Amino acid sequence: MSASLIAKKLKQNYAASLVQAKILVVDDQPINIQLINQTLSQDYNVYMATSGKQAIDFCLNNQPDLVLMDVVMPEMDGLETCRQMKEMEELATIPVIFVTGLTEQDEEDECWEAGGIDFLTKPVNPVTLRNRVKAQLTLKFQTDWLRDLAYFDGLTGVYNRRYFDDYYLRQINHSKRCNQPLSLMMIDIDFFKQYNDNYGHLSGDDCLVMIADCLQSVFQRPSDIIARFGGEEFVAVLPDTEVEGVKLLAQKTIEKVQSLNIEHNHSPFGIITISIGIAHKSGNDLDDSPLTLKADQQLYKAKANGRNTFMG
Ligand code: GH3
Ligand code: MG
Ligand code: MG
Ligand code: MG
Repeated sequence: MSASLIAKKLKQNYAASLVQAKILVVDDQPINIQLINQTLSQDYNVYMATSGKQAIDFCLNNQPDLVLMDVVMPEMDGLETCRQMKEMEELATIPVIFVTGLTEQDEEDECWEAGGIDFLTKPVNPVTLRNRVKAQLTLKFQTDWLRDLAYFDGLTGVYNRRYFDDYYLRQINHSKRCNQPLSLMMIDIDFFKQYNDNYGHLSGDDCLVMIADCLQSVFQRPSDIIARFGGEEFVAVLPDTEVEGVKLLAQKTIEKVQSLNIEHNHSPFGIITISIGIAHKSGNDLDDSPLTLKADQQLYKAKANGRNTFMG
């Protein structure tokens, strides 16, 4: 998702997500899926899986918002499927409601222990089903929304400073533990004060959104992140990346921002440009001074060197 789309989503109320909710119904008997589908398909997008393996594959590819899970299934039962989901980082937060013909107390207990968030017995009462599903989906979207508010910058939709601080720490530890290099790019818009003064703060905001989207499109690896460091400064964290690779990426970033061709009559370049400071550490580097500090020093050099360039 582009950064500006994330920013737009943050401004929407989480309730808007309810109508687009994706629900996966898992049951080895298609007739049971049909019954649930009849109750839910008017309000939600309902999908089906007839085995635990199919369910996990579907979840990995489609990230449903809720799973309704049968317990007794051949090969892998619902309890094991749920346990496996809870152990996978990508699937752990998908809520699972068990739907089962089992009625014993200890059988219900097992469903809660496997990681289920609710429990329904067959034959399912449609009114109960509809309301439990709505309650769990509301909770899920509220939680997602709060997490996004905590991690993303509201204007630009890239990660915020809080997320960066946390991610950077994790990557420093990963770099030491796995003896892998780590690189950082500090990115600052040139003559941005003049841009605001001449085109107005709202145009300045629009410009920040365009730059954020552009930066997001440059960094493609799943482990690369771009965050708003503050004001008109962005920071990119590039794990497992050697310094030569970072230099190529910095040049590409500068060119990509130039190609946006955003008019800036009060810059000697005539368009919006950026300067970049690069910092790098190898896995066994004993120097513990923060990469942010080093990247900032290089950024100052890039500014002193005429701007629209990188140093490091
Ligand atoms: P340099 O080329 O040396 O980086 O000069 P500059 O003018 O870009 O740098 P300076 O740090 O002096 O100014 C940064 C400006 O960024 C100041 C402020 O008006 C603007 N700015 C910071 N945050 C925002 C924001 O959220 N929206 C808008 N529109 N402007 C912002
Ligand atoms: Mg069954
Ligand atoms: Mg600036
Ligand atoms: Mg600045």
